[in-house]
Amino acid sequence: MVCYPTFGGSGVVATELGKHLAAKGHEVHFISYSRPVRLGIDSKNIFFHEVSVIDYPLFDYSPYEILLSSKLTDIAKHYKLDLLHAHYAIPHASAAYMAKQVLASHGIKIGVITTLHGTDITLLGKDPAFEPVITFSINQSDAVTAVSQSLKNDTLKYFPVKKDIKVIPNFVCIEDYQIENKAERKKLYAPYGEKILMHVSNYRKVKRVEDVLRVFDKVRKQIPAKLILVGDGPEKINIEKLCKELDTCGDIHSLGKVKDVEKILGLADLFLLTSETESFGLAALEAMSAHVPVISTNTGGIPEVNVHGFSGMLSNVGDVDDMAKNAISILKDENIHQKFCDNAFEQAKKFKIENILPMYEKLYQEVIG
Ligand code: GMT
Repeated sequence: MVCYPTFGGSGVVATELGKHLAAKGHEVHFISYSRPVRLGIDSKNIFFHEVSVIDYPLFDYSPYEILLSSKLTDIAKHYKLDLLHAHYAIPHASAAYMAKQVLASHGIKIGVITTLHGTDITLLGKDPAFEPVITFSINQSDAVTAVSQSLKNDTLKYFPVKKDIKVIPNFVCIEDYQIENKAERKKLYAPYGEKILMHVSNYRKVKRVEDVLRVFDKVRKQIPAKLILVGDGPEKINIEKLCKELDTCGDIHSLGKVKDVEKILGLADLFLLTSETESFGLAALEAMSAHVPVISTNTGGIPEVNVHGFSGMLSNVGDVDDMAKNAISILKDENIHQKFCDNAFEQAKKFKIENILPMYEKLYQEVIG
């Protein structure tokens, strides 16, 4: 698994995939610049190899892609790996391609699978600064997957890609999201039985976290409510500014980065995902796994996950009035809310790891031959 080790969705998906493959007896090696946050310790069949970033006075920027390719080559050779699975095309797909070529020069064959996750295509990848290498690496992979039909369509729209792209949706381990002592724990955040709205992200512009605050402000004017914000990122400063402007800071619990997000999602009455674009929306699926309905935008792959009027409600990007109206309509009636909670869980079950893991295993077998 070649992935980012951080809280971003692609790293989470790679880590969970690797963990579950290892549990089934596969030998899984994670290769990244630090230990993936969700990897944990004491796992059977799991290895982690750190790519050391070398500083040299000549470099303004360390050549990470070369260091990664060298590490991949070394580990593949030493541990006799069958496959490199690159999560997030930039720069993992081209680093894997390079390693494959170096290994071939030593007479060693290895398969390369690239999984496209989102902004590697929709925001960054299509930028002319990246496009030629991304196109090349996708076409040179032995197999390519996208996490939603929407992302597959975007890839074919923005890149002259010839390679077949297989849609393998993201997944969850449903059991991990069931929490205990819910009522007691909710009181810590909402002592007077206020409704709890929640948002989890890495606070980049694309997430439109300011819309989360605006929706929350409108909701709390109608229904007593608290907002739990989980995450961190470049937009944090603007979020803090806006919460002062709206005078909502007193009703917001800002938790920062949380490693075990599955332990907190179930405390929410509603989850908010206001993104400009989202190839899948793993955070929404995680919320639904915890029986939490989702108020989201209707962009990218989100409608493939959150079904309007069933597991939650969808609105146009930026339409905070509509999102607030939808949130209130669900929260104001206990029966309606409970129905949405049950439906959200039903919808999440479609993405159970047990349904998705065999798709990856089948693809691995096909590539290994
Ligand atoms: O954009 C992020 O939050 C991180 C990014 C990543 O690749 O790390 O997430 C993308 O991949 C996730 C896992 O496949 C998807 O659930 C997210 O929807 C996608 N993000 C965007 O498309 C903005």
